[in-house]
Amino acid sequence: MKASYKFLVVPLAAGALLFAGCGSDDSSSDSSTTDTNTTQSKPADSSGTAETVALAADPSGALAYDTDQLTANAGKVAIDFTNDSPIPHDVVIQDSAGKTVAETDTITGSSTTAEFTAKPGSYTFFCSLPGHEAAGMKGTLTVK
Ligand SMILES: [Cu+2]
Repeated sequence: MKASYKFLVVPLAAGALLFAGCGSDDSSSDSSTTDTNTTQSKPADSSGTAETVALAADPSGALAYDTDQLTANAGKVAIDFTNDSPIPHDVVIQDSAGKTVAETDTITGSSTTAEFTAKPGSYTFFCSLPGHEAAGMKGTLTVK
């Protein structure tokens, strides 16, 4: 039972499945129902999870976020917005041309997420509830 043997158990997915159904003692066979044998089907640039950027509204009910400066790396960005105050808020992200690229739900006493693909540059974020941006619920998201 030494672990030093160079004994590579490689699942023979491609060519050795002709006898499937005979080996009932193969307790570790990869017999899930999904066909995931195609290892080259994913695009190279879809590198999985988004970067999470946290933003919160002032929990006491002031018309303010907890910061006016956010940073992220280029790629998928998830704005993780928390609003523990009794005042409804949302987060809208616009690029430098003023185009909305992401928008959360309007929430009260909960949290939500809005995801978008960010390119390097400067974005603005603000609350779209009437009067909130003018009161100071706005800031800059810098994407590097
Ligand atoms: Cu607001």
